[in-house]
Amino acid sequence: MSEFNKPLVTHIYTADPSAHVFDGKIYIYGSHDLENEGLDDGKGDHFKMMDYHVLSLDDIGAPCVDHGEALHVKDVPWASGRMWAPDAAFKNGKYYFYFPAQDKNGIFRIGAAVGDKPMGPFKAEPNYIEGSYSIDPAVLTDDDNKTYMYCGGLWGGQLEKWRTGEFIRGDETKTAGYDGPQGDEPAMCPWVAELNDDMVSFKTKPQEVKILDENGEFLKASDTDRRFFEAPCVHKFGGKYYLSYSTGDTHFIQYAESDNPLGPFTYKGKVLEPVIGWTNHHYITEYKGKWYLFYHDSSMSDGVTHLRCIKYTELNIAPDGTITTVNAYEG
Ligand code: FUB
Repeated sequence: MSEFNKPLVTHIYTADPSAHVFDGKIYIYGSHDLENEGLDDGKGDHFKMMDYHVLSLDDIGAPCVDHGEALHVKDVPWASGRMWAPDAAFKNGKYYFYFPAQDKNGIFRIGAAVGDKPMGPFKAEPNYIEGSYSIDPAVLTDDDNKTYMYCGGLWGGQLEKWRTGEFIRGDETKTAGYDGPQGDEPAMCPWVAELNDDMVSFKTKPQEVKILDENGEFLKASDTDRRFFEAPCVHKFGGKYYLSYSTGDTHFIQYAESDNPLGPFTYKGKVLEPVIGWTNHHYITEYKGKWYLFYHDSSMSDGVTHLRCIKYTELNIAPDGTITTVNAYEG
C-alpha cells in the first residue's frame, strides 16, 4: 500500500499516536511537536508541546484530514505545559480525551477532557485525575465494558520518582535525572487503573503491571533491550491481552502477553525495530479485520528528536498472537 510508512501529514509535526475506529473512520490522537531551540537534557525539556490536533482517515490509504486544534494547554486549569502522548475513548455517547501534562509544581499528571465528537473540541476537567501520575496514558475498554488506563514513562516521564508511592524529588542535575532501579533490581513497570463509569476518575488505585521474563522473573533494570521505559499500549487478540511498550534508550517496541488485563504479562517478542530519531512510540489497532501499527519517526526533520511525524503500516499477527517484527524501512 503506497500510503504505508509515509508521514500522515506534513504541514505540522506530529508524534505519539494512538488510533481508534469511531463511526467507521480511523481517528488518530497524537502529540503536536513545535520547533524549539532547547537542547536534549534527558529530562524532555527539548519537547515543546502545547496543544493537540486530531487526525482522521476515512479508510486505509485515504488522505489524512487534520481537524485542527482539539485542546490547548491554556484551557486546562491545572496544567503548566508539556502536553505529551494522549489517548481517547468512547462511552455513554461521549468522547473522552486523556493527556499527560505537568501541573503547576512540575509534576506529570493525567488529565481528562470530554467532547461530543471524535475530533473534539474537548473540554478539560477542572483538575487532573486524582491518583494519576507520570505520562503516556493508553486506554482499553474490554468486552465486559470495563475501561482500564495504562500509564508510565521513565526519566523525563518521572515514573521512577513514584517508586515509594510518593513523588521523590531526586538529584535533578544527574543525567536524565534518573534515580530508579539499577542492575539486577526489577525494572520499573507501568501502572494500570480501572476507570469509573464517568470515565474521568479512577475506580481503583493505580497498581503495577508486572512484566516477567520466560522464567517468571521480573525483567531486570539492566535488561535495557526488553524492560519497560514508556509508551504502554494494550490490545486484545484471541481472548488474550498484549501489552506493548517502548524500551526508550534502546529504542525498541517490545510486547508481552497475559490472560488478565491487570497482568502479570510475560515477555513475548519485538514489535518494531528502532526508527529514525530517539523516541519510539506506537499504537496497535484493528480496522476491518486487519491490524495496523501506528508509529512515529523523525524522518521529516532529518532526525531531530523532538520534531516527529506519525506514520502507519499493516501489522501481521499470527493466530496464536505472535507479531511479525516490523522494520519501518525495509520491504
Ligand atoms: O512526546 C514526548 C514523549 O516522547 C512521549 O511522552 C514519549 O512516549 C516519547 O515519545
